[in-house]
Amino acid sequence: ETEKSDYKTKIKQLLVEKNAVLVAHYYTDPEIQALAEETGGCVADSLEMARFGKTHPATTIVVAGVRFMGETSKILTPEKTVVMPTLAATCSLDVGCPIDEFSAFCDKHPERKVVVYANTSTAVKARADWIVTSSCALEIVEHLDEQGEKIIWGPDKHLGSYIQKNTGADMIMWDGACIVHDEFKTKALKDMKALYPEAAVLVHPESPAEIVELADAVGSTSQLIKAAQTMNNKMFIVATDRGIFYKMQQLCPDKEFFAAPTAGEGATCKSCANCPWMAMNGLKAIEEALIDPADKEVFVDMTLREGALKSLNRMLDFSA
Ligand code: CIZ
Ligand code: SF4
Repeated sequence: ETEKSDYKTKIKQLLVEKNAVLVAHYYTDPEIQALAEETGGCVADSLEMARFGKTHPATTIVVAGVRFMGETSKILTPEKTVVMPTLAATCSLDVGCPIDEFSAFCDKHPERKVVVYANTSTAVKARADWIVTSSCALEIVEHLDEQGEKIIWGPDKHLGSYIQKNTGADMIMWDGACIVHDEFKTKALKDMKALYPEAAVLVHPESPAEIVELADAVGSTSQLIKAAQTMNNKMFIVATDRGIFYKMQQLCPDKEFFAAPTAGEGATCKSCANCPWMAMNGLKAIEEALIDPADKEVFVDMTLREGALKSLNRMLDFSA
């Protein structure tokens, strides 16, 4: 069996040989995030991952994350080779929002602006007027609402409800959810808060409303990392994928982080709060993608790309 350090050494060599850069999401395994940092790549949320790949001089981008992140990268930089450790790494939001059904839903409300979360296929992005990530969704919906626009929101119903509550915008929702965030449990979180009254609760708005209500800070991954740094608490209960602890712990070595409970009476569940698709990004798979990208290269339909690029650029320009 190849040792982890052997894989890392090989991957480092291959990245140089192939003029490639490794871009990893906050939800990937800590060793993948560390490797991205050690090799001059980046660890980021989906918005920053997209920006980084676009501006970095490498000709190959290795996207350690889930499929929509690789597609976004390819949409923005079609001239580059975009590979992923596995193309099978999908997302329940993407799976739960097939283009035909979503498009039919939009067709029923032609007077509404279509705003979709980045966690969607290229085809859904092409059908949208706007794309948002959780870092900029509030501001963009606020902006549209101020202009008197009514909105179709997809696919995450929890994030949509959170935004609707905070902006008062007129939104109708697609019924999608993230299988990771949807699992956080209200009663167990209340019990945990009672057990650690000094802990601050950080919540990603893909979580159900009752979980968001218990939060001391609500935000995207990058916003939650910032909250961990700026809040005075020494202890945090975090309702998002536990992969985020790598960056939180790195930036706040004197603070403690616990995953919000996903099961049982105040239980801290070790195997939960971890996206199964993000977990597919292992060292071996990264090495394979660099050696033989044949079945790991991301392609997008070039007609769909044009439509998706328009709505993606709207987001990038807005949040520049
Ligand atoms: O849950 C996800 O997949 C997130 C938070 C993506 C992102 O925007 O970084
Ligand atoms: Fe999709 Fe949830 Fe996994 Fe993010 S954590 S990729 S939203 S299933």
